[in-house]
Amino acid sequence: MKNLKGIFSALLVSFNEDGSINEQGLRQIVRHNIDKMKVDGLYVGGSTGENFMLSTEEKKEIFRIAKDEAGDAVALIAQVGSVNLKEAVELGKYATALGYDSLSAVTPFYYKFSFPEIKNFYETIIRETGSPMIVYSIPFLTGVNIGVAQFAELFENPKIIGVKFTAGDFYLLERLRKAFPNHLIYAGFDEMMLPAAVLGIDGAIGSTFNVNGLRARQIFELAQQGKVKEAFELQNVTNDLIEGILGNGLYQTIKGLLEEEGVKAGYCREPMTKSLTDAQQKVVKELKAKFLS
Ligand code: MN9
Repeated sequence: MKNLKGIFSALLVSFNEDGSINEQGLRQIVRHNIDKMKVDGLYVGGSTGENFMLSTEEKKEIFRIAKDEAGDAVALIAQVGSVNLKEAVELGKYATALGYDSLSAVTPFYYKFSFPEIKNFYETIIRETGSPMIVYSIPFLTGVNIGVAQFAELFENPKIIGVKFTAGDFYLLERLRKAFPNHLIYAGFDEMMLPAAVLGIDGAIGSTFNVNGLRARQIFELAQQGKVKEAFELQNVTNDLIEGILGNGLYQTIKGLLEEEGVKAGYCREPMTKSLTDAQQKVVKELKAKFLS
C-alpha cells in the first residue's frame, strides 16, 4: 500500500451543461492536481466530487477515469459511503478491484442511525471488500457526531485505519490524536489546516487544494517544523482566498479558478447552481489575480 500521509485534493468532477460527466475535463483536473499542485493523493467521490447527487454508474465511471488517469503516480482514496449500504459495498468492491489504496465512507446520514448501526455499516463494507477504511466524519453536513469512545470501538477493527476529520472541534481532535497515535487523521477543513497541523494530523483532504495545493503543502510542512508564525501568515492569505471562494459559491468558484488555469472543470451538477453569473465570474478573476498568480 502507498503512503497515505500528506496533502490530498478532494477531487472535483467536471460536468457538461446537461449534467453528464465530462471525461476529458475530469482527466485534466486529475492531471492538474498531480502535475501542478504536486499533491500526495486524491480523494475521489467525496462531497467535493458532488458525489451524493450521482448515480451508482456515474460514481463508478468517476472512479475508473480517475484511476486510469492517475495510474500509480499518487495515492488514491475512494469515498464509497452512501445511505444505501448495498451501493456502498458495490462501489467498494469496484474501487478495490481498480486498485484504490484505501476506501473511505461517510457516516450514514439522513436517518438517525444508532452507533451500532453505524458500526455495522463499516464492518459490512470491510468484510465484503477486504479493503482498508477511512471514516469520513463531517458532522455539519451529516448531523452524526462520533466521540473518542466510539472511535475506539471502530478502531478495534484493524482495517479501519483513520478518519477524515471535517470539523472545528479541536478539543476532540487533540483527544483523538492522543488516544490514537498510530491512526491516520486528516484535516477536512482547509481553512483550519494550521491549528489541525499543530495538533499533529497526518494529512489533509480538501477541495481548495485543487487550486491552492502548493500553499496548503507549505502550511502543513511549516507547521510540522514548528514554524507556526510563518505558517500562520500563509494560512491568513489562504483564508482570504477561501473566504472569497465560499462567498462566491464553493465548487463553482473553484471550477472557475481551474478554468482560468486552462483546465476544463466545467459545470456543477443540479440541484447545485450549474455555473457562475457574470458578476461571480468577475470575482473569480479577482481571486485568481490576487491569490493564485
Ligand atoms: O472535504 C471539503 N469539504 C466540503 C473537504 O467541501 C464539504 C473542504 O475542503 C471544504 O470545501 C473547504 C471549504 O470550507 O474547507
